[in-house]
Amino acid sequence: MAKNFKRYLVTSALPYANGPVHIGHLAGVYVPSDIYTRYLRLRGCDVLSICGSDEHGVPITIKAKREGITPQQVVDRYHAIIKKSFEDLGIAFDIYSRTSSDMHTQTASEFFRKLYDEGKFVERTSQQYYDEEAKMFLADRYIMGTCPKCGNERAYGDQCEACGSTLSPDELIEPHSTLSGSVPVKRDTKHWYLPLNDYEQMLREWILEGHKEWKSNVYGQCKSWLDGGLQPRAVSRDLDWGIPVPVEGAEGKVLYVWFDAPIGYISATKELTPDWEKYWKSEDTKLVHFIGKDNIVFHCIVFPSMLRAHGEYILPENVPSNEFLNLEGDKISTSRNWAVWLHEYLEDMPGKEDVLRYVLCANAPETKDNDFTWKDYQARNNNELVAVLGNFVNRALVLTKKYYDGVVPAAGSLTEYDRATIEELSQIKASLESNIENYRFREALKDAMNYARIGNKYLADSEPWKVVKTDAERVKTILNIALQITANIAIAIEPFMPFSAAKILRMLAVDHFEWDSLGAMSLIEAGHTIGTPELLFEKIEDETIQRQLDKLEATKAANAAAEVKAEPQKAECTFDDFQKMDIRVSTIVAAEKVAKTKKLLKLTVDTGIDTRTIVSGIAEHFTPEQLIGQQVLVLVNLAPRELKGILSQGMILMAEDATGALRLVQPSEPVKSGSMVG
Ligand code: B3M
Ligand code: ZN
Repeated sequence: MAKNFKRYLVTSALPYANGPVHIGHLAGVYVPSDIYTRYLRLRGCDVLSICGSDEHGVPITIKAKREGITPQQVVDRYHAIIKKSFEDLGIAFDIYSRTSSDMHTQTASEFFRKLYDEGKFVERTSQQYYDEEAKMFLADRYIMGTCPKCGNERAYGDQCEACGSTLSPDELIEPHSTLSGSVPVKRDTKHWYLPLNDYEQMLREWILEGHKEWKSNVYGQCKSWLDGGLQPRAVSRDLDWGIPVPVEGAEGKVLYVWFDAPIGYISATKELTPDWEKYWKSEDTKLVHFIGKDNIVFHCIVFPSMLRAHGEYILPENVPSNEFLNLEGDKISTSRNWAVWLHEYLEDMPGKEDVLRYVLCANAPETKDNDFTWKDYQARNNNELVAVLGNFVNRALVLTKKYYDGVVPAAGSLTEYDRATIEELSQIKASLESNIENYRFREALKDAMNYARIGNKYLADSEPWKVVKTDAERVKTILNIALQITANIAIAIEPFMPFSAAKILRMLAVDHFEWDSLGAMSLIEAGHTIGTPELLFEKIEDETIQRQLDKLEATKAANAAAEVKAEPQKAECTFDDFQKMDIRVSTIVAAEKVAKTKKLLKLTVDTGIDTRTIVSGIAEHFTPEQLIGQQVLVLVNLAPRELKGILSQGMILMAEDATGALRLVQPSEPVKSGSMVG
């Protein structure tokens, strides 16, 4: 029997603050969790929605090293971007906190300390790679070597990105430190382990017996972990970024990021309300973790074991997790920049927050991996949001404005068809609610859209624009019903598309409807004056979509270029060979296109020796204006030759990358023309 809960605590996986959020994160976690919490709030439930940035861990220190800034600067930058982009998309967390906060440091330290004091950890010494030059133990990601599976020389200690194999640092051939380049040595190091094996029985009963209703991907992963047998798991690391292990003799050690991050849910709740214990420590609370599928083991096995070891906390009632969303047929990848980044979307597509929310929910990878394509995005906008939802609402409002000057007409007697339509509408609520409560958000969205589909069909079938010529009374009934349906839409779509729901309310000149009144045909009274109709959604043109596709093409080209190896070295030359070439810094004083050619520019250059003409095949890369005044390097003693009747005396040196793009080779500061290069 379903338990009756007094309150809800909804958490959404804390995004790593080492990059912005993309559509994969949104479809997998944040759009579903926001739909769920908005729905609960509308139903008047006591609910908190908790999230924040995950600011510890090796990915952040690596990003900092790569960019030459501190880890704190990395997390400050991305925390701000992520927080703002969530807000702008209407993801309505009650708090968006961060794990570098004092509250979190304190909460996580206390949590660890309690388990430590009560002897819940085991201490173990093991050998780990140490960099003697950098004077630190090396996280797996800081060790590089040759992959034993495919021979890639740049495999990491945890994974080879060339062949996708999961590795351990011991498997790497010729390992070296990415910090200093030196060969790491093995050293003893002590760490604390949570003996997950002690919690295996509890987990088996709780999940395998008690939560058969969990989504099959989640249940299946838990089962295979449990069937494989659980091992003690280290909860500390040798690293200089994180929460220091709060015990004597633990200098240089921090809490493992997957130990502190889920405690972040607790810290954020504490920060939000003095009443936090009611949410975390009462069996009357329904705790739900929304996560990505790569986080399942941490939320279903590790964190619950931690909570049990601590003893005061409740366990989650459900852990809904989606599969992955791909982009245009390819895996989304932060390192390859293959993603639609939320903050960029919001900038490129202003006013289209709900379109993204809609598409990501309609196409959510709930049971299998799914693909996001810009064509599908466009089609869903144009054929569903514009043609069905927007069109219906617009017709209902515009006709009311036109026939009754915006005053809602009273309904007369109902026809059989009216009754059948109303009956059909009244069925939706139960299905919509049950779908949301059971985390089937795609189906729930279809239910919400059904109000508009049925409304659209109702108007198309009853044709008030024709009937008005013969039976004015009948039209009043039709439009009354159409306006009631519009009001129902405003309620039903709020969890999914809050901006559009608010817009409909504005156009109806109504402040608020109760969720419980969903399905009612008396939401708007006759005599009420509606506001000004506006378009709810706009058609998206091909050019807009093409711009997004071009952006992805550019990413592809950049990735391909990055993969291209440099040309092999040419045959050896002697110093004398080199000395024969006279290269001078020169200044371009004039430039013009050579008539009737596509590629040639005629350049006049001051070589310091003389002013001469050079014909260069670079007209497709530079305009004459870009070149005039630039300093370049010129091979001045190249044998002259005639091109299109012009004598060319020398050659401009250029750098060409793998994509064929040309760049001028220039002195880093202006120097006198005629200066020798060598
Ligand atoms: N930051 C992993 C992730 O973004 C991680 C989630 C933490 S939830 C406590 O995939
Ligand atoms: Zn490999």
